[in-house]
Amino acid sequence: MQRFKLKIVVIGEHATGKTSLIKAFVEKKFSADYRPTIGTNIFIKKLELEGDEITLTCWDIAGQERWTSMRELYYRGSSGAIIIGDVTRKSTFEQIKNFWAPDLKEKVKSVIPIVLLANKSDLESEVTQDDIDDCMNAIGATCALKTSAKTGDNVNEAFQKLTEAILKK
Ligand code: G3D
Ligand code: MG
Repeated sequence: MQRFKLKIVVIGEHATGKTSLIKAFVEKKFSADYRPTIGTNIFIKKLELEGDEITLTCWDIAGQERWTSMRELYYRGSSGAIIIGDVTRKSTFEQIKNFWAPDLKEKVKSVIPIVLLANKSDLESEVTQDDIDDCMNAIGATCALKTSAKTGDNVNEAFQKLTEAILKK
């Protein structure tokens, strides 16, 4: 058995469900550490994958998503990223292509695995599967999943897929 400690960042427009998804993932077995100076919540969760123990440190931007002065620090040392769009707002996927994915690539300075999430799948969707696939290809994501932080659908799978992609690298 090996132990890995991985930092992952969760990004996307305001109100796409970043905090809700992380909370749904870590359930009650979490520790939250709010770092007001960098506008960030840090959640820690252990998971097991093929006999290895992974400690995931999930960084969640609190509030001021586009506050530029802290994003460098936010991204530093991350092994993977979850990028979230909201299926009820197509514009959030445009912002991923135009802003979030390029920003991540520029600031991380190395290629890291990305999992794209089309969140709020329990609500009526403004995006098609083609839109999601198009966004996934445009940003070079490992995969795309429809999730719901409300019902929990695909939440564990999302974090697991990202962890697998990181460990495969
Ligand atoms: P953010 O952290 O990206 O800013 P939040 O987003 O996690 O704060 O979520 C923003 C709002 O969307 C919240 O509603 C939250 O409950 C809702 N939400 C998040 N994920 C889902 C989902 O999968 N399905 C549905 N139906 N709602 C979701 P409020 O009203 O509390 O602002
Ligand atoms: Mg939030």
